[in-house]
Amino acid sequence: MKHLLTGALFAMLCTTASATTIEAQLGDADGFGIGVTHASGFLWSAIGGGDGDGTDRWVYGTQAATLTYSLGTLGPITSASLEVFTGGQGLYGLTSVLIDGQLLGTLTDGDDVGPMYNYAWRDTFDLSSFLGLLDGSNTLTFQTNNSGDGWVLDYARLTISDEGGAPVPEPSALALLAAGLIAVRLAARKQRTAQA
Ligand SMILES: [Ca+2]
Ligand SMILES: [Ca+2]
Repeated sequence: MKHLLTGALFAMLCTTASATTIEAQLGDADGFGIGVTHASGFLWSAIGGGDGDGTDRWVYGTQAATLTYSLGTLGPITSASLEVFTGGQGLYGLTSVLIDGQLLGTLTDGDDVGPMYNYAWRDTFDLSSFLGLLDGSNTLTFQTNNSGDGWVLDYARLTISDEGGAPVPEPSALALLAAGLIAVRLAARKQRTAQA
């Protein structure tokens, strides 16, 4: 009981440095500018003129885009992921996604048969094996299997995290802990006296 109490007390007094997470995003999450949602169909002709950055615009074949960001106060990177929301991908074969030329995987087939022909999918890729590439500037390539494959990118979001520091007790917390330990010991002694 005493150890349980002191353990809990110590855990409470430690200041836990939480992990820092940054996001780098190309385009806005507005369903290609027309509110299309994950796993739903849409008509390519409904897509507008785009946001000027290559997103929300109907394009054909392989496209590349560069994501630049500041690593700021991020410590050693321990995890990262890439989320992309695209539609109409996959004419006669799936589209590959690459980061700085390294293959991450393929996009979900969004070029199914009718009634809508084009479907929107959110795909997420684990970047655990590519953390060394995350240096503040990365090129994303969407490599279609067919140059005539029409498709649209809503957004691409890179999420990068460090592990955060180990819990560190503060001096004032240590003083409190000492006071807590004395209190616990006194309580235990009182209990023993009562039992005797
Ligand atoms: Ca297509
Ligand atoms: Ca968008």
